[in-house]
Amino acid sequence: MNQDTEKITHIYRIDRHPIQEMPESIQNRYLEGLACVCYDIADGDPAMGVLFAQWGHSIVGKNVSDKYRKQPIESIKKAISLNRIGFLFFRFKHEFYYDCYYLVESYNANLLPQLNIYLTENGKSMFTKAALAEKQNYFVGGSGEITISEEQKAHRQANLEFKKQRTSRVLVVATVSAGKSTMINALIGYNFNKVRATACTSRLCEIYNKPVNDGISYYTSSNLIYDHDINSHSSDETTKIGLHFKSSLGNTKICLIDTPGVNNSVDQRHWKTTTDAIAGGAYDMILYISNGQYNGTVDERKILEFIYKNSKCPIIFALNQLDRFKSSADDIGIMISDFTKELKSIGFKTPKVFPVSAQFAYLSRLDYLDEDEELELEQLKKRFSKDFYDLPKYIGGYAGDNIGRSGISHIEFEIKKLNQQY
Ligand SMILES: Nc1nc2c(ncn2[C@@H]2O[C@H](COP(=O)(O)OP(=O)(O)O)[C@@H](O)[C@H]2O)c(=O)[nH]1
Ligand SMILES: [Mg+2]
Repeated sequence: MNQDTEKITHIYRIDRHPIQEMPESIQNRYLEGLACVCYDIADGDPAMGVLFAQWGHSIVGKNVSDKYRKQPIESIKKAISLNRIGFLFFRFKHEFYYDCYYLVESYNANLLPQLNIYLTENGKSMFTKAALAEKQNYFVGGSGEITISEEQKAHRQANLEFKKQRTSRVLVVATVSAGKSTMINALIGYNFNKVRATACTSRLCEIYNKPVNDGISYYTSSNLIYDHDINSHSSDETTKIGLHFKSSLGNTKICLIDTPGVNNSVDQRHWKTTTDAIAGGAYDMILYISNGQYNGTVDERKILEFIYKNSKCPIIFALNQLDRFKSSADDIGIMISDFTKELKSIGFKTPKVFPVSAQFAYLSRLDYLDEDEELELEQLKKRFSKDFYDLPKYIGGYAGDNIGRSGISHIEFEIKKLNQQY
């Protein structure tokens, strides 16, 4: 199974492409030529199909159907031939060559020399020779000079810069119903993990951040899928996914690894998947989520002891669901210190405990709320306007805004710090 994570964090569509402004006939000719090059070089690989289809969608503003798939070799010359609009003449040689190089590079940069030969043989005329040489120098020769729209240039730059960053991997661990799904949804800003009473899957799911909002990309076995509409998807469909995090993590290259919630009495497979991941060590930090209402259970102690003995990475502990407590009867400060004592009794030397309401953070970040959620958010907002629910206060922190009071910003800050260490 070849699942390339680069393709999951890749930005596919572009907001403004010069050919968008052109009449449909010119757009078509342009895309036919581009399809010919892309599919020829990638030997018809569907992964190239995704790159071409989304770029094409940016240009024509609608789905690019399979009709572009099999184009004759002459379509390349047609795409860069002279176009007449009214009294004006245009030739889109720069845009065209750039797109060829950029899409092939995104698909597999090792194929660029082959593209050089291919375009020199099949896609060059005396009028376009210099433009082709310039693109070759830019993409293969490392020259910084290029005649191209700012948008096309910036799109590649954004992808390249993000690819250069190291990925920080955060393993998210919790007992069942602690609020792991809610926390992950809050960190990414979408209702992506379905919130349920029971944990359903016994596998890991890796959720990668993309640098800008550009739909969702994921794999089903080895097939790369892209959908511009994020909201129609859920983590049940896949084990590896890329989407833009609508939170303060949005610019950072991060992978959240969702583990099956552990609940010893229910499912041994969950325990095995999660503990294998903990012991495997393929992460930079563990985010452990504890249910503020029921922490210190036998199940919790067991998984925490396992983490203590088998992990060498930093751990942060989120004490969740604190919005459920009442200022009249409860003391959040004492709850934090009790939990800290419990962690110390297991062996953690100086555990970092973060008080949080994943639910408040999550609802505050959603774009669309149903009626019940709307109501719940209103109530939570009222509640969080009281000093008692200023959660960062309990750990000597400061809440800059409404969401900050939920405690999530402090957790995100810890995650972001990972990238600054390298
Ligand atoms: N009040 C409140 N409820 C929460 C919070 N986090 C999660 N929940 C609720 O707790 C239940 C379990 O949450 P879920 O995220 O599915 O837990 P998971 O099993 O750990 O993934 C759901 O009904 C959530 O709505 C929170 O911070 N506050
Ligand atoms: Mg869950």
